[in-house]
Amino acid sequence: MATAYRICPLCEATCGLAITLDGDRVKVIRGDRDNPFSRGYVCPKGTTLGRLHADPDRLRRPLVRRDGRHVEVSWREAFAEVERLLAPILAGDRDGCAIYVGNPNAHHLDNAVGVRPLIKALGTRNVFTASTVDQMPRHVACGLMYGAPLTIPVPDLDRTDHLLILGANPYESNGSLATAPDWPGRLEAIRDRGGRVVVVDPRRTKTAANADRWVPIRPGTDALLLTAMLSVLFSEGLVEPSPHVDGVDELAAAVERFIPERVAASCRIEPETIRRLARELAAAPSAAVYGRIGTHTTPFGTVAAWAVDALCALTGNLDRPGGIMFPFPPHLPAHRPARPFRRGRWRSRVRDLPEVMGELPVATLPDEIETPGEGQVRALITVAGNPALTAPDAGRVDRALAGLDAMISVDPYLNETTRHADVVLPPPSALQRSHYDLVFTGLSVRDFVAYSPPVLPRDDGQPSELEILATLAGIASGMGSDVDPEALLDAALTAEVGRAVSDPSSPVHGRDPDELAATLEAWPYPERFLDLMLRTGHRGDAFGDRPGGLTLSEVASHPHGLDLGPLQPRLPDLLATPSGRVELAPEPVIADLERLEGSLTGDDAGMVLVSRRHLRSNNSWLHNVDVLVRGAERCTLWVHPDDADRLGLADGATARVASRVGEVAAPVEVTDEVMAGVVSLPYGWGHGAEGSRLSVASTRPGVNTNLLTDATPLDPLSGNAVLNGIPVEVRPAGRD
Ligand SMILES: Nc1nc2c(c(=O)[nH]1)N[C@H]1C(S)=C(S)[C@@H](COP(=O)(O)OP(=O)(O)OC[C@H]3O[C@@H](n4cnc5c(=O)[nH]c(N)nc54)[C@H](O)[C@@H]3O)O[C@H]1N2
Ligand SMILES: Nc1nc2c(c(=O)[nH]1)N[C@H]1C(S)=C(S)[C@@H](COP(=O)(O)OP(=O)(O)OC[C@H]3O[C@@H](n4cnc5c(=O)[nH]c(N)nc54)[C@H](O)[C@@H]3O)O[C@H]1N2
Ligand code: SF4
Ligand SMILES: [Mo]
Repeated sequence: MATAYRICPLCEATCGLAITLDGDRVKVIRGDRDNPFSRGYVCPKGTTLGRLHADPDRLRRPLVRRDGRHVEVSWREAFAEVERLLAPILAGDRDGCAIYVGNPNAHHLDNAVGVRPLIKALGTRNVFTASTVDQMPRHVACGLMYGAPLTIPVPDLDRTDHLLILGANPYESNGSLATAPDWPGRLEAIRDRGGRVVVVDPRRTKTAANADRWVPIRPGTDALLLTAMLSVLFSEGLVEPSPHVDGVDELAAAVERFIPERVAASCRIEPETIRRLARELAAAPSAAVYGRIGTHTTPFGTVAAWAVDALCALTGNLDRPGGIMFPFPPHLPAHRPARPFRRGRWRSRVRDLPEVMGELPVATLPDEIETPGEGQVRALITVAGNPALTAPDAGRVDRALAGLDAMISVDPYLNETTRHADVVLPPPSALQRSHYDLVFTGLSVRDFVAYSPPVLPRDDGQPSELEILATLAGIASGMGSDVDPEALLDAALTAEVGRAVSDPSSPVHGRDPDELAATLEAWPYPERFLDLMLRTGHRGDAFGDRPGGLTLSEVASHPHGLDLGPLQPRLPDLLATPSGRVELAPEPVIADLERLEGSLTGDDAGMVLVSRRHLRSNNSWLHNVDVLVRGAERCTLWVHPDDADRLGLADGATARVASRVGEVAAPVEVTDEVMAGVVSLPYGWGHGAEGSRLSVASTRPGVNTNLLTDATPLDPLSGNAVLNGIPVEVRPAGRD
């Protein structure tokens, strides 16, 4: 028996796995105790990669739809069908073909390398990703404050004395936009060393239950709470800003009106509690504020994301140990040319919504498909996404997908989304591909890198996911379906090397490109791109010019990963704002406070819905793994006992939940783990759709909470969807 080590690609925690193999069979997967970052931590999902690989429903061959049914075809036939379907659409208006890029793209090296060139080759403005049902507000806040949307500070979990968490439940999610294996252990360590953890959430989550204090909040009102905390810092003389900041006075003037007494009723939080939250932050030797899904997927997501960082900056906690800090992954160069952060370079056709980071809000994808006229979306490519379950107003998404002229999906499953595809192109399983976290090393609370080679060989004829994406790019560029993906990758690499040697700020400026390219040939794709990035990165060996510097071989020689130490301060070098300073009062955010103030008068008496996650789920796609869905029904509607009494809802009975856009029926679970006035459904369920092939998931389908979420309200600065705080009516089933 052999043991292979690799990083789990399922969530952002990036745990090390030790995989015991009997030939090509996975015997058992455990946490890798010798991984210095995860130290043996693993969750139930990570141990199922072998089952996912062996899942008979996982597609091994491409599917093409013939007479309404999906049938297996050869790769050659599948790509020929893609060309046949897309060529006429791409010959016309390039915007006629849209692309949707889902969450797993951030977790795989092939995708991190291969998606951008595909988008470029498509030449469409209709680019949609899961970012606009997730973290886009954070990108916009960071773009405005630090000058670049990917310059994202993370809480310095291992050194902080005080952590304020809003709208995140890392005991189930294992964290997001802050990569750290074993978040629960790290939170407990804060308390063990005498620090404090406070959680603001409408639910008494596991994270809240294990914290020093839980502060329930009316969903959708974090921006009010946070601006009120900012106003307290000023009114009580608690401001001691971090260095390199601009705009303190403008910020002070802008938040003055949000005194705790004014926001208390909307937030359902006592003024004195708000003051205490602010005072604690200012008094702690070091403190970090961390807001996630619950703060971002609201109408004021960008304001909330901004306020989180502003609170840290005004209490001296930006860019210092124990505060919020900027990771510096080794694949990034020492200096990056600063390009101004811009939004709205183009706008969506139907709703006139601004582009952000090269994409449009996924909430408006159905509008673009269903509204006739020039530029109408008639074809869609999905890569690792399931918008039929994950996007707001999912019922309409599902109908829109059904009405497309052509749909191509790169996905291992025939699920709620891909059942609409004319061609499904399955990637190799996670164990059949190499791994390196290009995305999450940039969000990590410690500088840590690991490279994992494939654990299992690919099936005969199975292309890598990078080859699939490159072939699609070739087809989109008019090269035909027989295009050689390897030749395209060679050309792309040559271009990258060329850019490096001609860039005066690169450590390989002026070097011979052929010599560099020859060195990279030691690796296959996508590793060649990675090796180039690592060698030209800030710790890199510069292809021999900096002996002892990092290379992919060096990283690979540490099968349990290579720890590069705690985060280091990075300001002001990192800043790319026009002023070269941290902008604490960016104009678009300050202007949006007007709208925030307007929300104070809103009617907030009715019931609202929030989503939740479970440790054994992963967004919409792990419900086909038997061991992860066994046991008590999880897709239940949580209702507070007072609401249950008032509404006549008994534990175990069925409730009907109706919103402006849809209605679902779900079993009731009466629990005080959710505050009164709020109900909660898990997200990612609603399986069993006709034409899908998920034999386990369809036996425990659950309901899709996104049949209730509304695609109309958005966070205007980021285009992010509103997925929490959805107004709903709840009543017992059978009573109409
Ligand atoms: N097990 C598991 N892990 C996952 C995932 C998964 O599906 N399952 N998904 C992964 C992905 S893609 C992501 S982005 C991360 C997300 O990671 P988290 O951000 O930790 O996501 P959730 O667990 O949904 O926690 C969001 C919390 O916000 C609360 N909330 C809702 N509305 C509000 C509000 O208005 N204000 C406040 N303060 N709180 C609110 C909810 O009650 C919930 O507890 O998790 C990742 N990890
Ligand atoms: N109501 C509500 N809605 C939400 C959220 C919420 O909290 N509440 N959370 C939002 C968040 S944070 C996110 S990130 C989105 C997620 O939204 P999506 O990205 O649309 O959904 P996923 O469930 O992550 O879909 C993953 C898809 O990728 C496929 N897949 C898995 N592995 C691979 C692979 O290696 N290659 C390829 N090509 N495909 C693969 C799966 O089969 C599945 O079809 O949902 C959002 N929607
Ligand atoms: S916490 Fe995330 S990375 Fe770690 S084993 Fe579980 S799914 Fe994998
Ligand atoms: Mo996400």
